[in-house]
Amino acid sequence: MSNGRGRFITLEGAEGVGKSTHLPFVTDFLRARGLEVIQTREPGGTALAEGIRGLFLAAHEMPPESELLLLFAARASHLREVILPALQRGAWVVCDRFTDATYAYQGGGRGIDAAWIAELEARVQGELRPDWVLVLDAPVAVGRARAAARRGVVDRIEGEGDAFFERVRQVYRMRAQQPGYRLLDASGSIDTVQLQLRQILEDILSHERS
Ligand code: Z5A
Repeated sequence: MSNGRGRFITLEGAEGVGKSTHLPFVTDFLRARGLEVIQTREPGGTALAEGIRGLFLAAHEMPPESELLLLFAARASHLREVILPALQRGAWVVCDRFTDATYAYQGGGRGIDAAWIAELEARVQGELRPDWVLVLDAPVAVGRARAAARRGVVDRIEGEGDAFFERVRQVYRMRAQQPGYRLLDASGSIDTVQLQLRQILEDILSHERS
């Protein structure tokens, strides 16, 4: 690789697109090529951040600003305790959601000004951004039907309506136009999505080696 630092890959997308399903595939693919890989998630990844996740998902009302600040409080802990140390020792970090989710859910979904999110991003993360963002995309009805078929208790975010998840999806699709992002069609079978993932991961590895 071009320097000693590991690489930071995030999986993103709206509800039920298959992030949790495909995370082990990504991790196993990279490990099979001899890389040290840490698999983690947001909100979460440390004792403090998992505690915040419980609060965040709890089924009661919460102002959008509280959501935003809780997410960055969790992220600060996750970064300092898990993500940065791993990257610094050369490990690759594969994370189920990161700050793109904040732009999509709190920005698109809740209507918080993206400039405020960007300010917190700069303060909490400094220069750190994911090296690669894999955005799984599927029509809202497809993702919601999958999530509903699997679901136990509905959390505070899952209880939102289709219009909320349409806004989330549109922010993801727009953000996926940036360099370093890859947009995958996640509406097909698990095998079809993993074929795309394999191709993208091969491309990432050859790019990182060059
Ligand atoms: N959140 C936020 O608002 N702001 C932030 O900054 C961050 C997060 C970081 C985390 O909850 C919530 O936090 C999330 C956003 C918010 N809320 N929502 N919605 P979570 O981690 O519990 O929920 P999630 O991230 O949305 O995960 P999910 O709903 O479980 O979606 P998923 O991981 O993408 O899907 P999955 O569990 O892999 O798949 C769902 C089901 O579909 C499952 O039964 C699979 O077997 C099935 N599946 C998956 N792929 C396929 C295909 N291709 N075909 C058929 N069936 C499939």
